[in-house]
Amino acid sequence: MEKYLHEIIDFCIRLFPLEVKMTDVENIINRVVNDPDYVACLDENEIEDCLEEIKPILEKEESLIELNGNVVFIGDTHGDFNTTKAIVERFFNVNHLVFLGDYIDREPMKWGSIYNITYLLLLKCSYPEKIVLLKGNHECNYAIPCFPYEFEVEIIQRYGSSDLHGKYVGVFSSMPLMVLTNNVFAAHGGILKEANLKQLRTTGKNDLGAIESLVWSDPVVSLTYRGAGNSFNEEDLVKFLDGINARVFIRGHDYDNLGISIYGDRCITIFSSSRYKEMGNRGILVAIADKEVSSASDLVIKDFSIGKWIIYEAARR
Ligand SMILES: [Mn+2]
Repeated sequence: MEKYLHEIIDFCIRLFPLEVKMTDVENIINRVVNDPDYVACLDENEIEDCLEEIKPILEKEESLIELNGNVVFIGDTHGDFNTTKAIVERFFNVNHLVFLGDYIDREPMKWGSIYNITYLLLLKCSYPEKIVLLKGNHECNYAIPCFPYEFEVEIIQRYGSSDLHGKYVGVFSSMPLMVLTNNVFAAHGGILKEANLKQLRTTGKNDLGAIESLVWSDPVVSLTYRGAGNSFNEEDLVKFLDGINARVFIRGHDYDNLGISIYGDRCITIFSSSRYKEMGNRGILVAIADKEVSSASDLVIKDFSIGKWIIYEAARR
């Protein structure tokens, strides 16, 4: 009798497999993470499902993300999907990859913005702790308009309506604003002058004043004119960093200061889009903080502008 019972159980298992079937969204995410180019095959509904999946993950994050371990900072990628793929492939083994915002617009390839931001969001779905996606001013167009803002038009061109754009904006509004790790403070553009750590921790992700200061600002020495922001000088920066026990500010946003360390080696600007490699001090740069740093010179900076990774010596000004 026992023999027959086993056979019956085996038969039932073959008929009704016990493995849990993955949902379509999980399948899509896994597929894109393993083959980023598959992002080009996703239709409007599939992307919408994926955006639904990522939103609660971002909503759970605080405005200020506090991290430990090896951290790689990546500057504005602006639709440069190929460079983003190369960065993820090269640095995936570190503890955290912190992207400093501006994933869309000014793209060097057609549909680059859609591919770039969608790939990064799906990667974050799979690795929510490892991948950090800060908000740039192009992800804040809903709050303070930026130029050029081509993303919505591109979505209409590709998918026939702007519905999906609204879903992306919902995701953008949930993105965090700042990172603190290894004595480094990082944000897309600027600092929150005079704020202490407690105030940073309780800053709202969609507080307009905070967005303008953190996401739109430049150092006063920058030549870039924005029409928005709250520019900071060396004294503002030193006071802010000292007040939160940090030594260095890493930012993107500004190609005028690209790859140049300023304000007594306490502020460095990096960009990671091939479209900007002829600007400023040149380079497709990432900055690595693998220990507590005391100045920008303690960061390891790598440059991908010739298509392979080389060490980059930041100029000082
Ligand atoms: Mn920017």
